[in-house]
Amino acid sequence: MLPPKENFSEWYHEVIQQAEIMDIRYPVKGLYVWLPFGFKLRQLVYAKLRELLDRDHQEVYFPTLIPEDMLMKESEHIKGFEDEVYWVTHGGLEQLDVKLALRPTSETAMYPMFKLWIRSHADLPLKVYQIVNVFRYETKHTRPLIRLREVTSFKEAHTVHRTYEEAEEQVKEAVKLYKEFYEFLAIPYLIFRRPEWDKFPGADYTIAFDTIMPDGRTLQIGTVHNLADNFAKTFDIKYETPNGDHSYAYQTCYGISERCIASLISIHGDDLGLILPFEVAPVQIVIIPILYKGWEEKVLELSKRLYDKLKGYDYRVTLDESDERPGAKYYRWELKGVPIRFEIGPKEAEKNEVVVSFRDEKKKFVVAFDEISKELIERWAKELKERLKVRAVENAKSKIVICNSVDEVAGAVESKRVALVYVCEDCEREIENYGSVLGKMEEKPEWLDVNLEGICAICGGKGYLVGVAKTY
Ligand code: A5A
Repeated sequence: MLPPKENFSEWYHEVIQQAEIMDIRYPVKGLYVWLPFGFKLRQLVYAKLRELLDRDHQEVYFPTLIPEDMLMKESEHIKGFEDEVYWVTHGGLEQLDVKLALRPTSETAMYPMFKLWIRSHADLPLKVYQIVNVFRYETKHTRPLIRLREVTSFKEAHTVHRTYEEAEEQVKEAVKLYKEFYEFLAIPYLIFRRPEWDKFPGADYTIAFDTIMPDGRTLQIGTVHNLADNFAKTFDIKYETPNGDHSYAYQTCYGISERCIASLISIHGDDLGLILPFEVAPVQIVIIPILYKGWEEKVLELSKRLYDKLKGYDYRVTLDESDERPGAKYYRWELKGVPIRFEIGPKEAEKNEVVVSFRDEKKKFVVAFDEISKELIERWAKELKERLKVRAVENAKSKIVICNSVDEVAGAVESKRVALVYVCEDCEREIENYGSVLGKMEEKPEWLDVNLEGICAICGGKGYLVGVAKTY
């Protein structure tokens, strides 16, 4: 049995084990094992991310090890990462001349190579991505899929452009891409420009996607950085312009990790377990035969016919013929978030019908076997996603408080909510005393009725909307 989702931390801890996403018993802190079911979910979610990126990025692979001198070259960058780097110091028994870092992210691995690749304006823009593991010696509380020391599913995209404006355009493109990705997963997000003190080390500015977890803390589920020409100057990435001058290039990078899966589990799940959108569910449909003495053959015959039909549509479908009682089977497949369940008993076998239910609803209904078509399943999948989205947005809304004073901000954060408040640039830092400042809201979510500009709650000057919360 799962703890109720109300006790979110325990629920999360249990659901990822019981639903067989991860085995968390690996004896190194912050490292966990993907189980087959979890890994399949990962593959399906990342297939979407790949599909989006493959539209106009090329996939690459860079080495895991970065020589010390390369990693240390960009001073702002290394200041941000130095206490998080794992070092390889030995090859066998021999001490290495140059220490090698396990990549904490790949700017310093890629950009010396970009310098070699980029010659003229015709080589730009360059847009590549890789999905790899990165290592960060995190000191905050580690948690499966949320805060890892080996991030196993780090999608990092890196782009190079001719001008600052083009890089800025790319930031907008990347934000659009991430919006599409999270809309596909029906995960509501807020988009903020991180405050100066919390931007990516070496970046000009950072745009972040945050989602609101069931316990009211926010989780950063993706970031887009405009690097301007900061790294180009360090790594000497220049191109020849059409009139023969040499100019530094402008860069962006943006990343998403398995936190996208943590959010999928946390936002949609309920007391019974996972609830997965149809497109990413490792098992999309389960068929449960209800066997009574004397009826076994007829019930199994129809169950198999249904199985073949659904397989024919290319769905991931399981016919659960195990010896367990139907109740135990419901329980297991509910835990795993299977979106559509069919039950077939004697009555259904006799009438050539099936009983249908959806993971997110209590009700059951009957459909004639012959009425089941690919179009019908697609419609159900779409409706389910829409319901998940509506529910997730309602939850998110209920956790947001628009505040008029710092006291209200403190109260909201204390009561596990996300505070939105107007401040000016001079007062933004003061708000940090009441919670983590997520930054200036970049875009109004379509589901939230709020203005992006207002009166600073501290000094009464012209303010912009910032988010304040407890964060993961
Ligand atoms: N090179 C850029 C893209 C970069 O490294 N950006 S980042 O540091 O912000 O990381 C990208 C995303 O990875 C973050 O927004 C966060 O969602 C995720 N992430 C970062 N550290 C993580 C960790 N220790 N465990 C899980 N996810 C992490």
